[in-house]
Amino acid sequence: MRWASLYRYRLPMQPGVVLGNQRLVWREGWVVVLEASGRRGEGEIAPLPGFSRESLAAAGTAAQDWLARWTLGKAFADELAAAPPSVGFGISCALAELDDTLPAQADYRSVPLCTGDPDEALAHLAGLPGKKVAKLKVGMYEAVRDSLTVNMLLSALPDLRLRLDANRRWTRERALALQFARYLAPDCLSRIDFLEEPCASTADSLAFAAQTGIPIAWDESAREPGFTLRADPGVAALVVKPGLTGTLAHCRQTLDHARQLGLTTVISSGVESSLALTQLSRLAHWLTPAVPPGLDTLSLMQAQLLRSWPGCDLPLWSWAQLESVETMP
Ligand code: OSB
Ligand code: MG
Repeated sequence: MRWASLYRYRLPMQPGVVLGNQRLVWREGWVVVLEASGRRGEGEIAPLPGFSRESLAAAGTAAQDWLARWTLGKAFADELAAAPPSVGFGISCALAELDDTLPAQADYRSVPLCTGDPDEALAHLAGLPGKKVAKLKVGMYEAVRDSLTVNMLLSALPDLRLRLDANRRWTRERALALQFARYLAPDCLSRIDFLEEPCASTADSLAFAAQTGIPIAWDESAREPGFTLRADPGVAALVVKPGLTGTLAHCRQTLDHARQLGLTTVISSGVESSLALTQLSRLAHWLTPAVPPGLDTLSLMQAQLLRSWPGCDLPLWSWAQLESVETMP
């Protein structure tokens, strides 16, 4: 006998969180529960506004359809390849817990995401133990200001390395991106692991890497239809956001392919709740054990959901705080 349930959640974000070009006040999604033979698996389906192509409603409908057929023994894991990516990810996580293919072991260290004030970021990073890697968003303000922040952090903390992310904000050809590179202290260059998505077009980003010697990484470009992953000169890494990519099988294939091309592979958050973030942490420990993942997005929210992230002191929402939408059969 098989049972499936679908719940809906709506978590408040911290004030002032802006993603892509929009403010995110609530994080909304679905939680899937699968039960069979005395076992249970859970997964989260949470299309990210501004990044996912499917809406929350469309993801819910696709999930309900698959779950209804699954309880009748008429839906199979490989059919999820055709579902919207958030649905493929969430249901494949639940299936992987059900059949014990997602290892329980995790490493909850992740690369700290520095968003606010550079002096606060410095104080925070200075207090971290061990090998220091941090991620900094650039491209929000003047390019020169970004270079000065990078110079300041790297000169103050000699054992720090940085991942940067411009989210394709440096438009106007490459002018702004080149301005950023011009004001970087030359001895800082070797401590930038990569810069994600500098320019609006992949051709401009590749030319930027060639002109500046700053290695780049693909993130949103790699999910565009028609993109072919290649080990072009200057491309150092592929960032994989499983919630925007699809099933665990598809994520694994993508990671394997990138690794075969010689790229560093980084698992990263699509601003999921603590439920999926703890699963992403397990996935990273399993599939990219040598590369710390980018999962530091829980602090953008005001609560955790169902499973707690070790060391996080945000309140933990229980099943009672979710809306039960459907239980099948
Ligand atoms: O561009 O990497 C991004 C979160 C939501 C949407 C886009 C991005 C992000 C992150 C996640 O930066 C954190 C990380 O990758 O370290
Ligand atoms: Mg990115």
